[in-house]
Amino acid sequence: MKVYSSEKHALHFPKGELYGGELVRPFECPERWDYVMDRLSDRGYEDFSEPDEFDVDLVQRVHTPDFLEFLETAWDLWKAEGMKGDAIAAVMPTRRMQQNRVPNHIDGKLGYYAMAIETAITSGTWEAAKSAAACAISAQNAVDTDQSAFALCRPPGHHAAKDLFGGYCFLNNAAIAVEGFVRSGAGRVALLDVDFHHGNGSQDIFYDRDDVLFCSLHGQPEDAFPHFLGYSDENGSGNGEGYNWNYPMPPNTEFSVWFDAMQDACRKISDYSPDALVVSLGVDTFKDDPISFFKLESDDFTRYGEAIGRLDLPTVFIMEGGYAVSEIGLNTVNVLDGFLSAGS
Ligand code: B3N
Ligand code: ZN
Repeated sequence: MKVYSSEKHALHFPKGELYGGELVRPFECPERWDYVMDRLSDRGYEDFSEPDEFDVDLVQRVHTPDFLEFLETAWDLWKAEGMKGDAIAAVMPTRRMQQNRVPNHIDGKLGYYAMAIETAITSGTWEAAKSAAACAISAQNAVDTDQSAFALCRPPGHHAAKDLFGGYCFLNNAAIAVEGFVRSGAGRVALLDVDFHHGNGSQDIFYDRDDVLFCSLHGQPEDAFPHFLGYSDENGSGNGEGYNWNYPMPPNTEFSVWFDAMQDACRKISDYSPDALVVSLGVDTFKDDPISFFKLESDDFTRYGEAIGRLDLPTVFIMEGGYAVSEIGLNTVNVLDGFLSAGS
């Protein structure tokens, strides 16, 4: 399996993340990438590549031009105001406020484009976000000839909507890979999101479309970030009705329950008969993840990787979350190994 990764990920490393009223060391930290790379090498993966150039045309199929301009210029605007720390949103347009006017001041822009405030923008964020999207695009391109590829994206992407960042995400790498398949002629693409958190950005991007089936397994929004999307009665709208499936699950969910939901999602994907599959691969479902509440063990990741492999589809894996850093590599590679063993 080809692996795409970029050293530029390390350009994104905010000084802090807002949690519990304090700025704590970000859970989404650069060493996550190192642990996955190391474990891939240990397990014999050897086909590593830097991604191709950032493909603006493809990214514009997912994100609005004004949002891309915001991401590109936010840091400079922030510094121009004399701000000392990283750029963090402070005020957001909520109920009964103006939601469609983009302010001039960077404080207003940050609030307009943010869906949550734990995520800071730094001097290298835009370069790192572009490199993650480039990994996703190169992995998708590789699947035109190979059966599978892995994009070790950092920062992750599935919370990013067409014009929103947050939840550690800036560009929606998985949605961009989906659009890559569509541009290459795919009539139907399935997007399976196994990260602990609901992929609100991905759902939002494809909600009214029938050429993309979205299935997400996640911590129920009553108890888990992003809290305001991810309920089981969100089934799509317009043409997209019946093409969005959420599997919210409660605290302490064990693998047997999670895997039943996963198999249901796999049946839906199989019935849909897609030309390609994109997997939003977050391993924060692990029992020791510091910010999540599912109970998967490391061997369970192999098992569900096999189930994905049995779908027998051209598949791109896109790295999302996972914060038990010393096990993130093991759990990620277990999924990939399980996937590959099902096809051999
Ligand atoms: O949800 C949290 C959070 C929950 C528990 C924490 N503990 C117990 C230390 C800490 C943080 N924070 C909000 C931001 C979560 C972003 C999730 C990103 C992700 O992995 N998406 O897939
Ligand atoms: Zn997550």
